[in-house]
Amino acid sequence: MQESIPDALIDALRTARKVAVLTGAGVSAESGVPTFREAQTGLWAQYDPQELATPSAFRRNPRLVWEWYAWRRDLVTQAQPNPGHLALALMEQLVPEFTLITQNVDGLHARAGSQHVVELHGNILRTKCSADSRLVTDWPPTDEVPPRCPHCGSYLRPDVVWFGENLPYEALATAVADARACDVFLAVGTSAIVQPAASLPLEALQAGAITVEINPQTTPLSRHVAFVLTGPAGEILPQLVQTVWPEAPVSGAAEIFT
Ligand code: BV8
Repeated sequence: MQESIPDALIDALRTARKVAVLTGAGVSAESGVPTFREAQTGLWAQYDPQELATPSAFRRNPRLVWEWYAWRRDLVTQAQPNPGHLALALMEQLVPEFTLITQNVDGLHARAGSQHVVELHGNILRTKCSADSRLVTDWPPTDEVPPRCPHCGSYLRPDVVWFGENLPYEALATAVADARACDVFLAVGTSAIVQPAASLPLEALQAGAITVEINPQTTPLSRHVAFVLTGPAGEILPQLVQTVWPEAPVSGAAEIFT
């Protein structure tokens, strides 16, 4: 449990009209979804995610990349949102204007009840055609891996942003605008390395927002932010919501914070 939340941060959140939050893999760690920099387990331990999550890896070995995402899809499908996800979904109800920007592709924020999630890096539960990026929801049964697009025959791929690929324009534009316009910006569970997401907290800082980092570790962002809350998101976020909004709907709070 984080030592007490600083009074200045409590006041800032209580009086904030606009709050923006950027989450990274760390917010799903307590749901059992390995973060990007944690050693991968089992079969995948020998691979570097940064190497696999690239167009060149897919060109070189589409089967390997497809199977890696199938393994991760199963993992996230079985995972449950944790109290950190649930606290952010509750915070969205308590703040006049709230934006949740995520680097995660696991869909857990939506499953936790967050209504408006800006997915910077796509979503592993969606599949698209590798040729024209149209979303494909189903395809004929086949033994071929990866399966092929029923419209054009190209390989199917996960609807995620690989290293070297541009982020979805709309999502990035919304994220930058909301980072620049917010009163308080929270960076939660991110190593603050991957660009352009890692620049969002600095955009907020430069625009005058009060910036907060929630992470058990120090990151390149730690020395820039106004408040560093050291610890796991699954503990600190519920504590933050309960401290700032003690009147939060008890039913929601009770089920969330047990
Ligand atoms: C782009 C989807 C323009 C896929 C992801 C050379 C060539 C090409 C590009 C580049 C280049 N050099 C640099 C770049 C830019 C590159 C980049 O940033 N590289 C980095 C490595 C320097 N970025 C891009 O390529 C982006 N596109 O720039 O387009 C362009 C185009 C062409 C050429 C040049 C530029 C696209 C980036 C998106 C990549 N896709 N995901 C997939 O998931 O498979 S990123 C992927 O890694 C994740 O989505 C996530 O965003 C990222 C990992 O970051 P984190 O989320 O922070 O996770 P991480 O594991 O790192 O850290 C976890 C943190 O949690 C830690 O701090 C830990 O302490 C903390 N933690 C642990 N437990 C907890 C916790 N916190 C709280 N509670 C806990 N319990």
